[in-house]
Amino acid sequence: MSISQAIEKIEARYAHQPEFIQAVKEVAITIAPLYDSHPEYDAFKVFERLVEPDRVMGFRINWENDKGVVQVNRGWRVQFSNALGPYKGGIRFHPTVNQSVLKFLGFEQIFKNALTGLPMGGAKGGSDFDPKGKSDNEIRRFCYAFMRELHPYINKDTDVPAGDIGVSGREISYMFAMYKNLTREYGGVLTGKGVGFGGSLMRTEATGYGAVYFLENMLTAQNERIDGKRVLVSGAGNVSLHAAEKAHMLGGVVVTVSDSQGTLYDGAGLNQEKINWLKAQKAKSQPLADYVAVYGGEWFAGQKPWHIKGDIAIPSATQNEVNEEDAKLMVENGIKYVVEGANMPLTADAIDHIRLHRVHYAPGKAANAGGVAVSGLEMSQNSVRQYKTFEEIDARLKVIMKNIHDGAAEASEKYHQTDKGYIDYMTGANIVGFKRVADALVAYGILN
Ligand code: NDP
Ligand code: 8G0
Repeated sequence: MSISQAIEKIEARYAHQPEFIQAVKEVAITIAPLYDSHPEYDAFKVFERLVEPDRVMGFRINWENDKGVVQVNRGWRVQFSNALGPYKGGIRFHPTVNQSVLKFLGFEQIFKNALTGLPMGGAKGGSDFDPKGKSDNEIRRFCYAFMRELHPYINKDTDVPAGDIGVSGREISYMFAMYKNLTREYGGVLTGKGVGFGGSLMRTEATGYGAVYFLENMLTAQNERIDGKRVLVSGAGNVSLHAAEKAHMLGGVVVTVSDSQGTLYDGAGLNQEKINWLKAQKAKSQPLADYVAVYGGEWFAGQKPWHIKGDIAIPSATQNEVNEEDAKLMVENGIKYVVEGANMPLTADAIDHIRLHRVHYAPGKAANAGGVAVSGLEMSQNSVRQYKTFEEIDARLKVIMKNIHDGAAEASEKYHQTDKGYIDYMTGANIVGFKRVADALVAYGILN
């Protein structure tokens, strides 16, 4: 079955899962030249196998709110592929979570994890639970209840979840505690644990820092430097604020962050004090807009950052946050580099538009792989029951991001021959990630 036939099949079967189909098509259109030159992939139906998860577990979560009223949420774990290692990927708590979103994230995770070069398969999980406005006691009760349902499916050697949108250190601690309580096992079943009880140094910073390391490699490839460049960041969560922090540390002028309420613009650029203030403000779930009264700048209620002039955009909030109109604004406003901190923040039309205008584009599976890479390092530290230093992890992260960059650039050179001088990171990353997984599947025969 050819790739296009496999696409037709999933479009018919999963018409109600638009994000999933979007993610699959994005990979499909770029791997054709590789696929066609490897007849064994078609013979083993590699693509048709990879677009169907190994399994999806769905469950109900009952919990009690502070008023003693029973609440019912839904949860899932999508175990997509363990061809290269234990299933690995985050857990998202957000009202928009459904099977389509988790399948797109799990599918992307397969190739991202392959790109890191570490032994990890792809998975994603989560719940439609909305943490906004919940008390700490409610969060704790929900996390315990969620893990009570999830725990039969995970283990340090089979499936290792982590955080994601709405799930950070606090939630991981509650879930880890419940897992430990139910199984009596103290192991690396979750990553992103607190430093001091199994967590790795630098896991919190890894995704944002890694994205900026990737950006540095992109700039170097064009004989450019980050110093003095204006950087637009969207989001104000874990990825965004650490991307902003590293960009600032390296001399970039970060002029925006945003959240679901609007965009904050500071033409003078963020510094470490301002970033610390933003971290503290978001940790207290307080409005970003308060910044203006403290440090100046401007608040654009209900708006995204893309109407502002800049050189580099790092969208780091959520999927499909950048549509074609936003992409047009980016091009008009001088953006030359788009680095995806989030997973699939650009719609297909947005990607087409910026690529048409030769904007250098790093897809999430390459640019944000630093997070899961350091999760992989957390797993190995847990296995040998030893900790590495911040400097050791940082050095490993830099090497991993450079390897992903160089591998994608090399594959682009080989397979994207239409526009010399433009590095097609999208094609390159998809080809490198896909090839690693496909070769394993062929070696395994017809078992996953
Ligand atoms: P956080 O929950 O820490 O932050 C998410 C940020 O994005 C918040 O500022 C939030 O705004 C905003 N946001 C979320 N959903 C929406 C929405 N529907 N509309 C507008 N704004 C929204 O999440 P992370 O920083 O961890 O994750 C951000 C992205 O990066 C996700 O795509 C995630 O999958 C991806 N990613 C994360 C990694 C990690 O290590 N954490 C690793 C690799 C990728 P508000 O605060 O107002 O809700
Ligand atoms: O550490 C992880 O496994 C993890 C957590 C959150 C997001 C991601 C991702 O790569 O999207 C990975």
